[in-house]
Amino acid sequence: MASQSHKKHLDLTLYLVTDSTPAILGDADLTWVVEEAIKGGVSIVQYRDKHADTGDMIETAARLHAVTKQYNVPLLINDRVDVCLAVGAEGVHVGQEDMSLSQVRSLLGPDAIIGVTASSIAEASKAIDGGADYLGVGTMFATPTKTDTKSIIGTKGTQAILQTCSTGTKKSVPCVAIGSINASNVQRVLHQSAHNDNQLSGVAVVSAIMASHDPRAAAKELKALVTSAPEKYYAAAAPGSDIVSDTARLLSKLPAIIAAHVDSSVLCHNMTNTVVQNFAANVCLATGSSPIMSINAREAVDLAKLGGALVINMGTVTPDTINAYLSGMKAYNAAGNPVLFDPVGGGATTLRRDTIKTLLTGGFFSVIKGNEGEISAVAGTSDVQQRGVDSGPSTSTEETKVALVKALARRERCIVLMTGATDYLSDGDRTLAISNGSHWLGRITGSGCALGSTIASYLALHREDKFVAAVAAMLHYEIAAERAATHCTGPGTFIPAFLDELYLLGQEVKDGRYHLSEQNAKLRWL
Ligand code: 3NM
Repeated sequence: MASQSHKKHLDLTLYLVTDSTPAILGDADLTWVVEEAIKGGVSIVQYRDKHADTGDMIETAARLHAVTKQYNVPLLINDRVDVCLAVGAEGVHVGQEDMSLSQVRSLLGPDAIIGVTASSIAEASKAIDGGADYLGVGTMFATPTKTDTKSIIGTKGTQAILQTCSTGTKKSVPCVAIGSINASNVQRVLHQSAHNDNQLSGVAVVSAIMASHDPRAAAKELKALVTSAPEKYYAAAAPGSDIVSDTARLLSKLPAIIAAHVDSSVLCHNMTNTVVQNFAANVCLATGSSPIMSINAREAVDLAKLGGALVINMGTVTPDTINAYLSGMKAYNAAGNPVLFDPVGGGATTLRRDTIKTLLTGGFFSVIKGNEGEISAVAGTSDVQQRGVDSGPSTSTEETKVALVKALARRERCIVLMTGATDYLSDGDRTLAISNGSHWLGRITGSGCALGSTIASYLALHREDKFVAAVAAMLHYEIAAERAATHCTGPGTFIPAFLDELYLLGQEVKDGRYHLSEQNAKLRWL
């Protein structure tokens, strides 16, 4: 029966849930797969079989237990207390529809490991109060392995549960996430689910290991990904770097970043709308990046490897472009190159709101940038019908806007920029108001979209602090607009003047002829 030491030293890092259905297991032997997976690094096994007869289950569980014991890995049984007792396994995992936690505990005793599935804060709270040893949190993402899942909660719902598990008087209970987790998304799942220092203790997988031809290698890869810090790519500032959070130091860093960008020809891959393609490409060239305007899913993997950044601008979204966005973000995430999301018209139609959800589920954005309506749509805080792609006049206070960008940055664990007469940039910890720019930017098409392209290429170039990179891009762009405004006569002449000034300002900063100062950079920390 359950030994105290397993319970005391519960290692949930890589949690394997078995599946004996031919669609997943194929013709492999279950015991062999489990042993290989343990050799690869699985730290806990749950035997789950929703179809077998009790006698067969006991036989299989006994075989599995013989293996898991050899490696000192605990074996839990899904749902079936009787099977657990029959083979002396270390515990049981129960869902919300299964036997209650208190009944399981009274049958198995204090040393048994009992895990409970939780899809909501209420379920998590109840399980914690009831003495669960860990929570299986999910469903993270929709999964073909279990199609009767109740709620798809994503990293957002998981983060809320982790917050509950650790606040106030709540006992801290370890959590594993489950649902479509695999090598391609595990690091971002860990990053985006975290709430301050409260992180998932590990991940639970079925198909990522059970359906693999080489379960040992699959487990080894996953284990390495779970145990190595993903922070470098996902964090706004590289871990251990000198976090810039005052104006003087920020301004001292910007000239070198702008100068490097001017000569970089760094790739700026734009999956952008058909209205602004030409203008955005010209802005890229004027600021120093090399644009490619390709909304072709089949090119994304090759382009993602070229060290640049991807802009996903859903201005003229269609079912085809949604597939391209997903392929693009996945490819750039895998290659470790930044992705900027511009949810153009995000609150305007159901299609756009659904696309936002699909994309937030599909990968990680380094920066989410939009006007107030768009950022509200991404945050899910607004049911206000956006009229077209423009935000319309704001009725919110600065306090409300700052709270919104901060909360979204914390929830998605990325950088958020809300544009307007004053722009608000936040990485969840640092928040800056930037009041540069010109009203002419609002009188031409594509100025917001081209700002997205500019920020993206700066992110690709300056990686150690994406927040600082975004500020460099914004000041380059907005101060150039201010200068163009001094010698244009209307929107028509503003466009060429602006392109000239983007180029000239870059050259002047590079040559030391233009000095960024607290007078010309209108920055306010919030
Ligand atoms: N439980 P895969 S999802 C067994 O949400 C199970 O509680 C879930 O399989 C839950 O790793 C799930 O192949 C299946 O996506 C997970």
